[in-house]
This record gives sequence, structure tokens and C-alpha cells, in this order.
Amino acid sequence: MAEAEENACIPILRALSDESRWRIVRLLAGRESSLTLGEIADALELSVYNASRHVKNLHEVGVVTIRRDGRFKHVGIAEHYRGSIQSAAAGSGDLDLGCCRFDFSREPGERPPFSNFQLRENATISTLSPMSSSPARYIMIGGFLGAGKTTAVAAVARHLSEKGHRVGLITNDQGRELVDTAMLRSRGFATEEIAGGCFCCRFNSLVDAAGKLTEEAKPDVFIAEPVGSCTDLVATVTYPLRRIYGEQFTVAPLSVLVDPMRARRILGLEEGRSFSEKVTYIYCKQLEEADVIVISKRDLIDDATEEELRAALEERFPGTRVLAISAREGVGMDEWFEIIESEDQVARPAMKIDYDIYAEGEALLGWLNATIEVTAEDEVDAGPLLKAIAQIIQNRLNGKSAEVAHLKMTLSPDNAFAGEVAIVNLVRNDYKPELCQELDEPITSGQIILNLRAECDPDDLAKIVADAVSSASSKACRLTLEHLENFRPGRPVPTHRDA
Ligand SMILES: Nc1nc2c(ncn2[C@@H]2O[C@H](COP(=O)(O)OP(=O)(O)O)[C@@H](O)[C@H]2O)c(=O)[nH]1
Ligand SMILES: [Mg+2]
Repeated sequence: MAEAEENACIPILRALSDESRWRIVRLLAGRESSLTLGEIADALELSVYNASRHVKNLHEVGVVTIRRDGRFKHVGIAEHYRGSIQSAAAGSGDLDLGCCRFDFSREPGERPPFSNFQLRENATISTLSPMSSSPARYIMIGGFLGAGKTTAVAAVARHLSEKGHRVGLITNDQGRELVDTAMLRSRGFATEEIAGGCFCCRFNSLVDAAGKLTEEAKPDVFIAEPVGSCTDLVATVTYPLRRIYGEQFTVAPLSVLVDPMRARRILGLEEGRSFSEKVTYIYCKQLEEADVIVISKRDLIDDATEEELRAALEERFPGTRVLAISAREGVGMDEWFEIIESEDQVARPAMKIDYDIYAEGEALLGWLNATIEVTAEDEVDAGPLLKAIAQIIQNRLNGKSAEVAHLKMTLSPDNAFAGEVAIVNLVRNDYKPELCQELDEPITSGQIILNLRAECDPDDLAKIVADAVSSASSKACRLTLEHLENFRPGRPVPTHRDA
């Protein structure tokens, strides 16, 4: 067969190598009519989210078609495969892709059962199964709130997936309902979330999350994004991981990302609003423990600004490598990929840190997560709606002289497919809310997830958000605050600390 034809076959082979996708095709193949996402999820006992993710993948490789009918989307086998797949499901034929054939008359083979095994320190975690004889890679990408971690995680995950790795992502936050999880899942990555505390204080949840991903996606690389106000991660996360699970993971050097404008202000290279002393203490401790400092958003600064910042970072944190990247534009990524793929973290004495100042710094930050229902009489555009809400919140924070660390919002339309989500971010008071991902079509109903972190009393944040929701709500587009939690992060009490 011609090489071009063989290559055309590879994405379909990849798509059908997943058991859930195989079962979806088998389910659809046995019927005359199409099914809605909910019907597929029910029939195969999948979550709607997972069904949607798999259907999106099958759609991308052309095996299924999606027809929109009002609020519902109907999924069916693509016309040109219908004949052969249906006869295959009935036991009288095969799906012939040219290079290979699939027999849909059989149930997919049972996978070997996951084994329980005894972890050192007497903890038995049944969900963490050995992925293969070689250890999995653990990559942690830290940095302050708004530094660009999630965007960079997505870029690293995409790069490694394209190289044939199975990638599992772990997000983390003090609260629930995370924009980051929604964003990363929208890009099609298997993602587990550890909510309600940081990795260091919920170390066992970190291992559990890796275990859940192992069951579903069997990753050989885990990429973890810690909470943006967290530090001392080497002593409390990566060293214990190596000590306890040293045979199952190799650990990459710790990368810590910095937003260039925020870093320039913290290092005194530029005037402008910033955080108070104890919050700045956390920021600097994050950089002190970095193996690699990564200046993010390189596309936003010129060469001279980058040089000045790079020199200041190298002087303040001698011996630490400093790189500059733009995850958005794919600039400077290869040098960083090389480090996180091929180098192992070198053990050195843990950083000295004053947990009282750290705790006080964290407690100065207000944390708020909310969900907001959107119901429109007519269709509305998601992007302008999110930007309007962000703008009101920004104005109110400015009125209180409260520095925002990160405001992020997603809007997912009801009955959306995975990937259909609009995203708006704001990372400094004197910056503008940015629409980072748009929807193709206007919406009539949906849900907003809002995550706000700012140096502000959390009760004030709650008032500001409630006020913004009611101000942006109108008769034509009703916004209802469904759920809101607000708090100051508690004192960090790590599960382990290996000095
Ligand atoms: N211009 C530009 N913006 C970026 C880049 N990476 C991230 N951002 C933006 O920075 C904001 C915060 O990014 P995010 O990845 O959520 O940061 P996190 O809080 O550290 O996870 C978002 O508005 C991103 O779109 C980049 O390379 N270039
Ligand atoms: Mg993030």
C-alpha cells in the first residue's frame, strides 16, 4: 500500500485502540438511527463528559458524524463506513481500512485486572497499578498564580502526545470547580483534579490521582500543576515521591514559570502595583527552589526587556538555569522540552523556609470559586459576556486597591461537546481581561465556572462577584449565581517533608 494511505490509517487505528471508543463504534454500528450523547453515555455507563471526549476523537478521524438538532447533537457512523461497520457488527463482515480490518462482531477483550500492590510506608493504594516495566515520568510545572502554568502544561502535553507518549495531567487547587481542569479536558487530555488542598498537604491524593489516570489512560508521563500560591514543593512532593515510589517514577527537574511583567515588578525592575511583602516572600521562595526558571509569555516582551529580566533572575538565583518561552506561540520550547524530557532532578539540600511567613502570606490571598448559570431568551455570544463580567470585577477590585493574582472563567454551553468552552483570563489589575478561547456559535444556555484569587478579604470578593453577576444579568440574558465558596487558604501542613 502507498505510504500516504498507510499514514491516513494511523489516526483511525489510534482512535480505535481505546476500549471506550471501540464500544461507542460498536454501539452505533448496530443501529439504523443516530444516538444523542446522553444515550451513548447511559448505554456504555460512561460519564457524559467522557462520552463526549471519545465522540469528539472519533469525529476528528472521520469515523462518526455529528448532527446538531436544536439543543441536542446526534452521533452516527459516518456515511462511507456505515455499510462495512454495520455488517461487521452483525457478524458478517469487517471494517476494512485498507491497511487492516476490524471485526466488530466481538466484544473487546477483557483487560488484565489491575493488581493491588503494597506500597512502602504501609499504604495500600489499589488504584495505582504499574503501567509498564519502565518507570513513569513525573513532571511538575510550578509558578505563581497567573504565570502561564496551565497553558504551558497543555503545550508540553501536546508535544509529548505527538511523540507517542500517553500523558496524564493532574491539576490542583484549594477549592473545587476548577477552570484549569475544564480547560485541559477541553483540549482532550486525561486530567484528574485534586481539590481542597495543595499537593504537599494532600500527598496521598496526588498518588491516588495518578492511580485514577493509570486506570483510564495508562499514562507513561504525568504532568502536575501545583497551586500557584504553593512553595517548598521539592521537599514536600518530589523528594517524598522519589523516596516512596522511586521505582515507579523518574522525576524531571522542577520548572517554575514567571510572568515577565509580574517578575519585573517583584524584582524592582519596573514600577507598578504588586503584592504585599509576605505574598512576595512566597513568590521568591518558589523561584529559590526552582531547578529551571522559565520566563513565560515571551511574545509580550522585547529582547532588551527579556535580557534585563534574565540577568536579574540569574543574579538573584545563582546557579539556576533561566529560559524564556512563549507557550502560546511555540517560541523557545525545544530547549525546555529537552530538559524536562531527558534530565532527572538532582537531589540537593532542601530550601530553608519559614512556615509562619508562608502561612501568613497565603492567608492574605482571598480565594473564590463560583458557578453561574446562563439562560438567554435569544442567543448570546459567550466571549463578550465573559469579558463584561471580568471587567466589572476588575473595576471593583481596583476600587478596593486589591491586586488580582488570577481571575479566570470558562463558559460551557449546555449539551456541549468536550472542547466547546470559552475562556477569559485576567492576571494583573492594570492588564485587560483576555479572551483566550472562543466558541464557534452563540449560546442559549450554559454554565460559567469562575475562579478568582486576589490579595483581598474573601468576603469582599464574594460581594464583588455577586455584584458583577447581577450587574451583567439582564432580562434577555439571565445570570444566576448557583454556587459560591470563598476562603483564605489554611496553614500549609505537608504530609511529608524530606529535608
Ligand atoms: N501572550 C501570552 N499569554 C500567555 C502565554 N501563556 C499563558 N498566557 C496567558 O496568561 C494567562 C494565565 O495563563 P494560565 O496558563 O492560566 O496561568 P496559570 O495560572 O499559571 O496556570 C492566560 O490569559 C493565558 O492565556 C503566552 O505564551 N503568551
Ligand atoms: Mg493554572
